Amino acid sequence: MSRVPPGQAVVPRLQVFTWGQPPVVSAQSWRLALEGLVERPRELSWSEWRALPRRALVADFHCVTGWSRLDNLWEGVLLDTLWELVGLRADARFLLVHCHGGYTTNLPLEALRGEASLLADTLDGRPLPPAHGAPVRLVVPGRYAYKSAKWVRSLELSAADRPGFWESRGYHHAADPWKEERFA
Ligand SMILES: Nc1nc2c(c(=O)[nH]1)N[C@H]1C(S)=C(S)[C@@H](COP(=O)(O)O)O[C@H]1N2
Ligand SMILES: [Mo]
Repeated sequence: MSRVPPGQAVVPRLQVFTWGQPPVVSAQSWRLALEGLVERPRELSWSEWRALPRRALVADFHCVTGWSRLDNLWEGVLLDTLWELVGLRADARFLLVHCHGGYTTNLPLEALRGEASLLADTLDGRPLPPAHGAPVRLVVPGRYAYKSAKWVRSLELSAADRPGFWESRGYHHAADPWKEERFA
């Protein structure tokens, strides 16, 4: 089996792919809201975020427009770690990710377990560059990269499956690159 999903071409570095004007978010002003169907809604400051247990993840990145960048090294916090902090309610089934600038995306919780996702604040050993979503972005290697939301400001747990920005504009809800789920 190929290392690269069908219809993808490998590029040497991550391209910058942003809808609209990229927002500028300083670490000091940034907060992460954990809200919706959680037992203990919270807002984390940068210093609280940096005190959480951290993980590294090496993963490939596949944009639906056809480029892939292999072996990106990300560091940050597993979503399971955040769920332990706030407690998922029994009816929580989907994550709606809200970003500075208005971008959103949606994922079922079962697609995010363990090392299937990371909220990342470094790329290849350096602080995440602004164009790639600083201070903190989501990384979901098993889905097309429009699920890997940049400039994350809120994680909202929901019972309902509500489409995000690209999901409501013709892109596939599931977005598995190995099945070429590009368009809905
Ligand atoms: N907030 C936000 N996140 C986003 C996007 C965006 O436009 N805004 N674009 C998505 C798309 S389509 C891709 S391919 C990746 C690109 O990530 P990169 O610019 O770090 O390579 O970010 C995803 N996350
Ligand atoms: Mo993309």
